[in-house]
Amino acid sequence: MIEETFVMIKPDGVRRKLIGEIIKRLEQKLMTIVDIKMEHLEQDKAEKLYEMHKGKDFFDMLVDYTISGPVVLVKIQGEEAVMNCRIVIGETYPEKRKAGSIRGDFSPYLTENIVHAASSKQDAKRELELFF
Ligand code: FUP
Repeated sequence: MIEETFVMIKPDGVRRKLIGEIIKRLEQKLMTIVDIKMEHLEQDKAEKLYEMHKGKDFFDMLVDYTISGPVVLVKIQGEEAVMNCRIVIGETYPEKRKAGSIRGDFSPYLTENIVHAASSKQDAKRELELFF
């Protein structure tokens, strides 16, 4: 089923000039970019994006990293877009990442992991409303 999801190219992805590479991989998977913009997030927006992690020991570090430079906010449409964008970006934990995924190919780190994609249909709706 065709659906929409939210992807964000994080500050390290932008700094490392991976915007084109990331968009290429999403389009290769037949995902359609329906809206895109660059922003340097305010702290409150980053905190809202990661509100489910509030109170955890890594929360402040995660928010500081997310606001450390401009990000690219992307609205995507495609077949099972939530699941397929998650496949393209790769796993959360470095030891589980497969080569061929964006995180698997470009990041050995847990926090600085190049790219975000909504992890459920519910999150996709909430995150798209937050940024678009
Ligand atoms: P993901 O959906 O794969 O981005 O993963 P999570 O929502 O679980 O985590 C959000 C971000 O927090 C991830 F990008 C990685 C980071 N994180 C940490 O920095 N430390 C942790 O212990 C867990 C996650």
